Amino acid sequence: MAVARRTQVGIIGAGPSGQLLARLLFRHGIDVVVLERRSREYVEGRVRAGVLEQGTAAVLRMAGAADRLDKCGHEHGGIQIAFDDRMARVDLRKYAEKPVIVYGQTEVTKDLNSLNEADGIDVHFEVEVRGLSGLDRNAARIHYLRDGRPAELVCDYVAGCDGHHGVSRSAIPHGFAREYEKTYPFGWLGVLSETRPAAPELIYCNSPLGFALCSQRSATISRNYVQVPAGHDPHAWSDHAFWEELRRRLPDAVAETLETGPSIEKSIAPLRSYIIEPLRCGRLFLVGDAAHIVPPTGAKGLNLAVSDAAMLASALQAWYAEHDESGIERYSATALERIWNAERFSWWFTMATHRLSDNPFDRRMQVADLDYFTGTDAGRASIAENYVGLPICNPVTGSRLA
Ligand code: RFL
Ligand code: PHB
Repeated sequence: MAVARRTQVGIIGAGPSGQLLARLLFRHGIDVVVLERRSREYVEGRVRAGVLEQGTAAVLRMAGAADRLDKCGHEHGGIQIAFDDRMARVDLRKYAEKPVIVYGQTEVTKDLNSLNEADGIDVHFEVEVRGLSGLDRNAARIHYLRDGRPAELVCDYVAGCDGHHGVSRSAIPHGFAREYEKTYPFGWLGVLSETRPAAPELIYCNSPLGFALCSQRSATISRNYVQVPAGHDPHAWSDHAFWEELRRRLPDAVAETLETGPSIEKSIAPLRSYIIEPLRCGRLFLVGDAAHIVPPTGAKGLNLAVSDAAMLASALQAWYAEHDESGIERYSATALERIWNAERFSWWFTMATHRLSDNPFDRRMQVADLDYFTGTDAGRASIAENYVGLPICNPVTGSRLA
């Protein structure tokens, strides 16, 4: 085996959390190496999130990675919730004093990748991490395969930014951490198309036939979803069948003007809630989807990945600059407080808008729930505050980071 390379922070995964953490640390003079299993094209092509919180934009600005976002992102001052033959608007600017920004995760990933490449940050694609060791010793080791041959990276700390199906979580000894999980018996069939968005603002639709979401990437690109039973094959859905189903679930006025067209991408995402705690085990920190999963209804997954990365970067900066260990010690508790809030909101919004059963009582409860939350100032303020995102705290100082 070749001589092991040494670095300060070894990062597993070059998704948004890994690339952002690498960038924030690099800009503070901390040596990092990123190891990513897939090719750069694959990582940049994955169609996922579309809604960014202002806190996320602020962190991307701190990382010097928001020029294109500030130019091309679209601010949305409200969302629409359709239920019981009505459309209710939640005014985000009025109730939470800020809008969200519609800007695709593919664009965030491309921005981070090209800036990190230009800065010469050490990012390796197509190398697969197989395991970790030494988490409880004075240096950790990341074991990976490079061109099919075993290699090692020795580091002070490891950031597990490798998503829900990564390897870092499995390095945590049995009994050390606790996991909480809920799987929903449905998924989202998503279609990206070059069509005019259904409406200027996102529409979250509770229909007796199942949930639907009309989202967008720009004035000419739409991203729409329909709830489907778990385990459905996306290829079993023709474009025609998708548009017909979407139309059936939308309010008549929206369905009548819906523009349809061929899909550019079509995929199914299962819906799941998951958290592991604590987020630290010796020299390993879990970040983003490696630590938690939310159903996409609240648009929180990418935003949490960004807030975790920002908190961990502050903690590691304080350690390397001043030998202040307090942030490292508080990263898990500080991040988890925000994560549990986002989990709650994503779970609530999912339960209020999806078809859960054939029981008419369940349906009437959803209508009563949405009636209260969209029909009162207190309810609208609660949705707005959570949708635009709660503050991001600095684990070192306890004050607001973004
Ligand atoms: P990622 O993006 O999964 O990246 C993890 C990376 O780790 C790599 N990896 C490995 N590398 C080396 N060795 C190994 N052994 C490895 N194992 C894995 C993987 O190849 C991958 O590149 O996790 P990260 O960085 O934590 O980012 C999380 C976000 O991607 C995710 O939370 C969001 O996409 C969730 N999400 C949404 N979030 C929002 O904030 N707003 C939204 O509007 C939103 N919409 C969505 C979503 C997710 C969706 N799907 C498909 C799950 C809509 C959908 C449909
Ligand atoms: C998206 O545009 O992909 C999107 C938007 C809002 C969500 C989830 C996904 O809640």
